Amino acid sequence: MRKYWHVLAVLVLLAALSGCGMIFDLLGDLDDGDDDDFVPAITADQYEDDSQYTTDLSVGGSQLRTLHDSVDVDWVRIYLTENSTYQLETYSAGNGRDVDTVIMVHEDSSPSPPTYLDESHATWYDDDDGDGTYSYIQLTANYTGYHWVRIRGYSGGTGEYWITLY
Ligand SMILES: [Ca+2]
Ligand SMILES: [Ca+2]
Ligand SMILES: [Ca+2]
Repeated sequence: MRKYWHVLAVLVLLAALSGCGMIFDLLGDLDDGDDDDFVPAITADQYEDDSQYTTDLSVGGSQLRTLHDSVDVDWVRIYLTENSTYQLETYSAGNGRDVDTVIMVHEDSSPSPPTYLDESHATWYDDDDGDGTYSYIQLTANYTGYHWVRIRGYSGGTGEYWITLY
């Protein structure tokens, strides 16, 4: 029986060393000065699936959203009053996950998001008039009622953004 103690001791030692290695790996991943530090994946925002249903954005309100993959398109419904002027803007969440947004406003009061993909349906369109590559539109409403805002990433870019209406 005694000869097996050596084997057991070696196994315990190996287990302890591998445990230490894992701890050092974890510490290294927290902040080792490299660019490969762990960054959370960009996940779908709380408003998805917004092609089926979306939460209205009121005047003075804002929503934190993501374009979580290259085909994600976000829809926001806003209620505007005829002849009133509004600003619609996207901006950075300030966490290094910026995305180059493109926004457009459709004069469409449908209860669910428009299904057409042709962006020429949009009355207002902007790419980079916001901060950096974010977007900004100033518009005066032509009718009182709901309008649909579409947000997508330029060239399918992904990331996080705030959108606000004021
Ligand atoms: Ca989204
Ligand atoms: Ca979406
Ligand atoms: Ca842009």
